Amino acid sequence: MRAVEECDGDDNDGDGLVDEGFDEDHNGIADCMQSTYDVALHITVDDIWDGTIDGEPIEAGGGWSHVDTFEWELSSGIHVITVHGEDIGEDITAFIASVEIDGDPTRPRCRFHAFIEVFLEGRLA
Ligand SMILES: [Ca+2]
Ligand SMILES: [Ca+2]
Ligand SMILES: [Ca+2]
Repeated sequence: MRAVEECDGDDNDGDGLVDEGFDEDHNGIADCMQSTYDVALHITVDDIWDGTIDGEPIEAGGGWSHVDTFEWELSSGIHVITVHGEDIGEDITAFIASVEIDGDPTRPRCRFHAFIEVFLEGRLA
């Protein structure tokens, strides 16, 4: 008789799937394996910026000479941070950022993807 799948991190019924049927919130992680983490973002942007986390605005702070720190308690899964930087001299813009999880910036389960959108306005050829 085949074992019944349980939510425990193992493939109890031997079908090659771990904890299948236990993801009621459909975030790709079995609900018994979900956890919360203290996540900190440290960021500086030249010159001004705004941003979001999971679609909610981040209270953006100072310019390029100031590092802002934001802290959130987040659950397992993917969270999206966006940053929109602007140079007030219309010259060059950049940002430097790091993400810490539970106070450890080297934690292997922290993945960071940067998505850069560049807007080039129209001009006469
Ligand atoms: Ca299974
Ligand atoms: Ca299981
Ligand atoms: Ca889940």
